[in-house]
Amino acid sequence: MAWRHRSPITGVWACYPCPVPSPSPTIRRIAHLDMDAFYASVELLRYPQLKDLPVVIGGGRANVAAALEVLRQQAAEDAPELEWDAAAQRAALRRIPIDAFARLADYTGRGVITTATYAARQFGVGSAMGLMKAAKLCPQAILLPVDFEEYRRYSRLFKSIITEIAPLMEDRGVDEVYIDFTDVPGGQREGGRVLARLIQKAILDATGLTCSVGVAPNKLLAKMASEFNKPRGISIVFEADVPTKVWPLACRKINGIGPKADEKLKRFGIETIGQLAERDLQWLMDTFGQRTGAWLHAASHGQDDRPVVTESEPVSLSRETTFERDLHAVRDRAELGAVFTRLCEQVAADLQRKGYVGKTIGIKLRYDDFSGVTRDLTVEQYTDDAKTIRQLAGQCLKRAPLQKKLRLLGVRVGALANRADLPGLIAKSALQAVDSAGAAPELIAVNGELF
Ligand code: DCP
Ligand code: MG
Repeated sequence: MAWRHRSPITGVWACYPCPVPSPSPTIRRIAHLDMDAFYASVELLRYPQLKDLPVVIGGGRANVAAALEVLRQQAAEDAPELEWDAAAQRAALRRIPIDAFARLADYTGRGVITTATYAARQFGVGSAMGLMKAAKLCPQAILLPVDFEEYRRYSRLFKSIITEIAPLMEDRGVDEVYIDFTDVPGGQREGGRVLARLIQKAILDATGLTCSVGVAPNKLLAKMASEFNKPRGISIVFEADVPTKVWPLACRKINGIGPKADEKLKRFGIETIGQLAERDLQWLMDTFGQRTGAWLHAASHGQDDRPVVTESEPVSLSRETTFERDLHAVRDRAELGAVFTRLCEQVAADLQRKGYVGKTIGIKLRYDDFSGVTRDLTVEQYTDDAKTIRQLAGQCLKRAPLQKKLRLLGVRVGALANRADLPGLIAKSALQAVDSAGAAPELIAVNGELF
């Protein structure tokens, strides 16, 4: 392109090469991508006739086995000439009449919803709600069982689409990732919108699934932004947008502020991120501790410099089980003790198989009234030993209220390290336990007892 200029003295036009526009500086752009109603959307690929209807995913296959069998038979009647292979089954599933599906109203049991379609969410049902409670809100919702294998398959698929376009991707679970847009073509254009749109389209074309993307200066803001326009949304956030887009939000929207921290903040009259940002750094550190206080301060101002980590390591490994019937710590001691030991053995086996050791041992309990507690303790030496884990988890259990019956028990090992990085550091029994509150609990012999 040329640039024309007329001399003010001679009045003659001259042509010069265009002055090179200074390229806009590269700024850090991080995306958070989260699939829309993930499990439900994967199911709708199989049953497109359910599109736009309230559908919830939950409960085991056994709960809807009868309904599924009816569906299968109907599909077979529809197309008896077809060989009943996977492709034929898949084709037949699409023709099943809507009335043949199981309804939430007919469900009895203790299952919970993993997710719900957006049409179902309008009735107030959503993730983690008991199916029977949800049935009261939306009895007509269609109930489908979970099929983790299928969700994992689609999870791998959409992530591979992303890394083909933008290789710096951090896997954050089955349906969400962070992506570093900074140096990817299109990653800077319109604040990242151009690349976000391209990725959304590539995923939709390859899988039929939709997602929402937030692009921001860092992971913290990107995670918030991906929720702003769900479903099928893109939101672009710049540093300068923090006061208008972030400060009006509830503190819980900061990834890392859980219900307990939120409760404490509320006790000080801090409801929004803006109110948190008004607080003095020193006050926050005095009130919440040095580290947490400093983090709260930075987060409320939209600051976060965590990198996008491509090879993510698990933070913790856990095993949990919901009992067939509620168990009491004393009256059902033997049964509970056996389950407890098995969970510890399973976590230990998981650690050993994956090559990890951990030094924070924790338990999770859910009581018959659905309330729950967690307890953990941290020891000095890393372990992957089932007996040691059992012993330490037993100490945690001793510190939990055990008057009410239990419906769920879980065992977790956290603060993980790679076994290979710690030669000679593994003790069979970590005797100097230091709990997370700093006190040293007494050590109790286990020997098949619950504690
Ligand atoms: N999930 C679950 N139990 C929960 C929450 C979620 O089993 N308590 C599962 C089902 C979800 C998937 O994880 O489909 C992803 O969780 P999200 O929180 O991202 O929820 P969705 O993808 O379903 O919906 P959204 O569109 O709000 O992201
Ligand atoms: Mg999601």
